[in-house]
Amino acid sequence: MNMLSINLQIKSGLRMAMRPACILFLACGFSSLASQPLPANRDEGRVPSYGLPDPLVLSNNEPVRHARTWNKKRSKEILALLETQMFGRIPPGKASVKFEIRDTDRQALGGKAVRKQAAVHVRRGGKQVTIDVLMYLPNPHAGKTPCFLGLNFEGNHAVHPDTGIFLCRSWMPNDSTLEITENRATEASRGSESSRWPVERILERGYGVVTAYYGDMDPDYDDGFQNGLHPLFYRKGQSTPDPDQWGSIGAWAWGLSRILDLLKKDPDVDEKRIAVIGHSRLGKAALWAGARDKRFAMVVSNNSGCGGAALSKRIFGETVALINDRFPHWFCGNFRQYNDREDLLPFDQHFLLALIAPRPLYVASAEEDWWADPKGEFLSALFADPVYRLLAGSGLGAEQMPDLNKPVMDGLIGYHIRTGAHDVTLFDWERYMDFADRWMK
Ligand code: GTR
Repeated sequence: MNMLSINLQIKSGLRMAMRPACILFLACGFSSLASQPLPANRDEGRVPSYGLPDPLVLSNNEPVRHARTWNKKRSKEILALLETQMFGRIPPGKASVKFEIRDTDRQALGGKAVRKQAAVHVRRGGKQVTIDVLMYLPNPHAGKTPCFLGLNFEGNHAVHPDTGIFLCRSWMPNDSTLEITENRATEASRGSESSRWPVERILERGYGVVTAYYGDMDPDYDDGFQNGLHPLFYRKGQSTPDPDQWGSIGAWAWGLSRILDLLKKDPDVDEKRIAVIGHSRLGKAALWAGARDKRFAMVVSNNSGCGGAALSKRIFGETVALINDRFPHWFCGNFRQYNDREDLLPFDQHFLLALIAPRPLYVASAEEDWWADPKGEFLSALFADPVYRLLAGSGLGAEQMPDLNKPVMDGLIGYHIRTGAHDVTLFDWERYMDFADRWMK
């Protein structure tokens, strides 16, 4: 295999040191312990030596020297790898997708916003899934507005205290602080996620915000794929996705594309300037949506970590085994063969980022977020840079991780690591909008 030479950490150890311990557990018969996650590495000195596959070498070992070869061959190989080995293919078959406008208020937020609420109804084989979409556009606005589209964790009504937002009607996990009982949202969670959605500020800067609850597409728990979008696409007799078919992240990403279909029909929205954004698991979904669907004009990964922007082969923070163990429904079945075998992965997350080229891409990390491996997120952007340079002559404007709170955004790949924890803050949003002003306007 062609490897990019990594002379960043030539240390062996961690995996070797951990493996025998794991085997010892089993050999001693502590089977209940065997299912417990191994302690995650948070020590840079214990990152093993690793090699990364080169995105600019074809599977037949020929180098990719021209954009044409990338577009016609290599990007397709990479997409197929990520589809069959990680996120899963979307099953064949067409669903009926219908849009319904449920509410329009042209004087929302004290006149500052146009608020629209729509539903995307997906139907197939006698089953239906409805995705509720919330949009705020600046008021007054001049012509078609560029927008940020991202999924939310707690329901549309949690994004802003605005009492005009319909309460989420989907399953959500019970949560006593948010007064969610019997898996249904109540008024108590209105605005509960608003710190992550600075709606007024986004509008002030000339962008619209579009969001939907990720659980509308597939509730985030392992039920063997009996709810959400998956059962709509089962062939006769099928009751669970094939090992190379989509998991939940695949469904969330597919849902983002259906919302983009809705936005294409909205005369107030500039469908050619939609940035897809996501935090954490929803950052993984945003990256996958942006990689698959070239209509997204820009992609933002906020602390997406393992399975998102962070390199897996570094074995730092969350690992493939840890994520598959805690969230067996996120990826496709085939991804489990890489549990504790990251060395066997025929790709790493820089391949995912490279598929977004040459569209603007922003990767952001947070200093305290070791679980998401900030350095692994930066390196992945760095190793996607050659693809950007080939296609657009511009990539990541840095070879070293920048200082804290010092964004790099001179090229088509933006990056920052800010102080603080795993979260989406106003600092993050301001940088995404600076980057969009530069590269998406
Ligand atoms: C964590 C998970 C991460 C990240 C995060 C989140 O528990 O290990 O991969 O996705 O959840 O989505 O908040």
